[in-house]
Amino acid sequence: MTSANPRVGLIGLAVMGKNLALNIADHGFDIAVFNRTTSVMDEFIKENPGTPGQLVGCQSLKEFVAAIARPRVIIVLVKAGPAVDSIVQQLIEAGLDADDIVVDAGNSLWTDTIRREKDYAGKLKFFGSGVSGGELGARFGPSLMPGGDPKSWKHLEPIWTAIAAKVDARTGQPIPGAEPGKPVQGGVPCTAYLGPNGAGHYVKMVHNGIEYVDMQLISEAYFLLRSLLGLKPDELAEIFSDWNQTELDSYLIEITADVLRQKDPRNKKKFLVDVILDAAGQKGTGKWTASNALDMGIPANSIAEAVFARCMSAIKGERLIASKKLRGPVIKKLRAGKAVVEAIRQALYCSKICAYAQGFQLMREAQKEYNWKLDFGSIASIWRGGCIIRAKFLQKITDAYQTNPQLVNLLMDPYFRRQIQNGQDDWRKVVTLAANNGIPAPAFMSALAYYDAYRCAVLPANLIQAQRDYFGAHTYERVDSPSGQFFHVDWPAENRPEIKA
Ligand code: 2AM
Repeated sequence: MTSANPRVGLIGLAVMGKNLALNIADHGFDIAVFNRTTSVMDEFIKENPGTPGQLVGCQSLKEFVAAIARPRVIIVLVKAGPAVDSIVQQLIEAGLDADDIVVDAGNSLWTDTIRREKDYAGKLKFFGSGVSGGELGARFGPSLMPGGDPKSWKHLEPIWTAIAAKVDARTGQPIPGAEPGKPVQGGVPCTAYLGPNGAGHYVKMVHNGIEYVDMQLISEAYFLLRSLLGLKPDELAEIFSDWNQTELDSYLIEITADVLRQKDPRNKKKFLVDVILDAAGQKGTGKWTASNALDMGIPANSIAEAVFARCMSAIKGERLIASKKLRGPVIKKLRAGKAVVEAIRQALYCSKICAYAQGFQLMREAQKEYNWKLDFGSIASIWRGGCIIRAKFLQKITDAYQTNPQLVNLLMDPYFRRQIQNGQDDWRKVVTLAANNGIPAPAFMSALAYYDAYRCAVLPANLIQAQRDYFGAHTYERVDSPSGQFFHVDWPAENRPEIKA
């Protein structure tokens, strides 16, 4: 018999589930664990003796439910989709109470979370929590994005704040000692209650959409540096390491430097990056973000572009054929190394600001649609540590929204306005260089288009309205008449087909 008295349980012992369970146990919480394939659970228990909180392995869901004290907190980390409903259904059959809390910590679509909260009301409290940080984050401190019933949050809060990554309250930098094997004491946890039902999963989805752009921008910077300056991967690694000492200081820049230094295990003379096939995979959260932007009519073109860039990379076979047939300019190698490197850094930084501006615009619109009250300062602050997009500049976004919670667009914040003012000449030069040399830089380019369109008082949509009225009598508004008054003219008939009544 075990002396453990778990209040929390976890189902789904794949890598994320195992690491999250160990993180919870490391913080002194006894935890019941279950996995469909029970041998995985048995191995897990055997491999991890002596955690401060006890791991209690259960052979069935009935045993699992019986092992946890009420109100139960049950974290589900199974494959997003039907598996979540299947597990919840089985938990209900295994004897869950109406006050028990089931937390879906997978990458579920936020509308599924909204639906599940309704479907299971009265049977259990369904809660959604985004988890970011990959395997290491789950093990030693992820960023956690919870959304659901506020009363349930009170039960989750002690666990979530204990296991989340911690950052310094003032600087937003990870607390020293926040490293593998050392649970951090003190600091601000990278988690905060975000709102009801699907709010947590929505914010996690946008996090991933931004992550797609961050990665795409870094890959474009790499490609430009490589193509224009002819640098080798280890030389490029030095540049990324240098950039990590600037405003660009972030996890993704840091790992990029490591990636570029990595030698091919099959042939130590080669760099691994050079033998990795240039066809990017995706699991869907970027696509969800982009398609939600289309649904809501919010211009998040860099996020969409980053998804399309992966799609373009994936049609490798077609590109190989096209590369032999479709002509473009010959790349002119450059000498002026330092200035070009700095210009590309500025282009990356300015584009990154636009990507975040788009992500926050999405969240602003979604909160209207779903009646959430998202605290953008808080969202930026919980992304400062633990998650994949963690970056020094998230402190600046936190500051921007804390100073002005009603900020209409991140680009309008004085700090970010100044940053783009400083960098935009370089940004434009880099986009021009890319175009003139025929080097694809879709995220750099679309971010610049976003910036230029957003700051444009008059766009050519007047002409679009005229065309729409011409061929479809869709009407238009006039600049010299009150908004909401619609006009139509009989356009010259020559090019218009006759419509017979
Ligand atoms: P397994 O080890 O039995 O496959 C990631 O796939 C995790 O989700 C794994 O722990 C896996 O359990 C679990 N999982 C996937 N689909 C599931 C389902 N329909 N029911 C229960 N667990 C599931």
